[in-house]
Parts: sequence; structure tokens; C-alpha cells
Amino acid sequence: MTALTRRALLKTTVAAGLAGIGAATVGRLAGWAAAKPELLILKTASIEARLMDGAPTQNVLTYGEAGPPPVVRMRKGEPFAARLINGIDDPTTIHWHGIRVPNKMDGVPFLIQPYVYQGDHFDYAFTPPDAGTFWYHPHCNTLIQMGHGLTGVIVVENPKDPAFDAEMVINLRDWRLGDDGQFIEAFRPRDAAKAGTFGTVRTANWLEQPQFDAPAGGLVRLRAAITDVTRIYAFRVDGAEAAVIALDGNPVPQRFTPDALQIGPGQRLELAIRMP
Ligand SMILES: [Cu+2]
Repeated sequence: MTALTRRALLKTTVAAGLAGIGAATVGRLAGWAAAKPELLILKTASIEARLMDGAPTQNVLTYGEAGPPPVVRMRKGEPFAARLINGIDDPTTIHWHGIRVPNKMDGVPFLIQPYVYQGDHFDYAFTPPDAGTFWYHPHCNTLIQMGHGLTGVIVVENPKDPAFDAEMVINLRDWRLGDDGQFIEAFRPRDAAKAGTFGTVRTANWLEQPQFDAPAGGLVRLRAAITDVTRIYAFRVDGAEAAVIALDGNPVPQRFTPDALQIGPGQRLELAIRMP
């Protein structure tokens, strides 16, 4: 029988809580040593998902078959390859937000690649030059495709990074849902003329009030990406020591304690948290 350490168990719990790591990603983890990277399949799908109390939401978009888009893991300086397969009735592409990629891999239709129509695919291949937290999303009909769910987090690991006891990856975003749990109009002109049209339901990893486990006394690396199209977040950490270690994929010159630190759409925050 395999002996499971407490730490391994806790890591398993965190991974299960994040509910986004697909089989293909796991395959890639196993394939790191190989010269040719294993192809990560990212297939768009329209699914049903429970984003709030009450009825599940119809026509939620994701990569994969269920739940949020997977956390895509890459390694700094190592080749990465992914195949976008379009399973939805709307042309799409993938833009790797914040990663310095060759222009032809940047996912902007017509400018550098054709639309990927339903049933078609497009292969992306590049070597990320920088470590950090990034995110991915379509560059087509973005208000609808992103608004309905197509926003995922990318972690580019640096093999030279110090080890943490646990890592949490959090995808923060809103949804424009009515009382019946179904999508309502994506934006309202009178809101668009002010601060923007906010969602009605706020989630982390598609959950309204998520709770994640971490080892007591452990040093946790928290990676948060704001993949919302409108909302600005203010961060503070209660009940534990925390330091900002990176912003938007760049290490900060000097660590600081977040105190109502404001982070807007598209931005990423990395914290080191010492659990009580
Ligand atoms: Cu972007």
C-alpha cells in the first residue's frame, strides 16, 4: 500500500478543490523531460454549470468537458504545444495574455491567423521566455465568449524557484446572470458609459464562496488572475502573514504587504502566505 504523507494529501485536496486540471495537463506534467512537448488539447464546449444557488446555468463556455478551463502549466524556456479544437458554433482563437510569444502564435484572427470554425483546429507552439502567472482567452467575439466562461489561468513555472508547501491558483471573475441563473444581457449602455457593466455573481474558480485547504504553518504561493472584463478587486489578507511577490508576471522589486491593493481586469497577483 502506498503511504500518503499529510502534505501529499493536502496537495491532493487543493488540486481537487481547483477542479480544473485536465488529463492532458497531467500528461504534460509527466512529459516535461521529453524534448517534444505533449500536445495539450483545449477543446471549447458549451456546458451546463452551477455558478450560483438554484438552477444550473445553460450555455456556459469552457475548454474541456466540464467545469472551469484547466490551469495550463508551462515551464520557462521549455517548448509548449497546444491544439485548440473548436466545439462551439462560434469562430474562436486563443490569445496567451501576457506571454511573449512569436507574433503568429498570438491568437488574433485575420491579423495573424484565420478564425477557427466549429469542428476545426489550430496548433499553437512556443517556448515561454518568462515565468509567472498569465491567462488565456479567445480573441473573437470576446464579450460573449469570455463573458460566458472562456478565461483560464496559465502558470509558467521557473525550475529555479524556491519551493513552496502548496500552491493555489485562483481565477476571479463575474457572471451576468439573472435570478433564474441564466445569462442576461452582457452589457448595458448606461453602465458602459460609467465604470462598466458589472457581473451579478462573483466567483473564484467558478465557485461563489470557495474554501481551499493549505498545510498549517506552510508557505503557500497564491496566484490570482482577474479574468473579469470589468471588476477591479481590492486585496487584503486577514489572519495570516502575506507578501506580494509578483504582479502581472513580474517579480516585484520589493515585497510588500497587500492592503487594499487594487488589481484590475487582466492583471495577476502572486502572494506568499504563511499559514497560521
Ligand atoms: Cu488578454
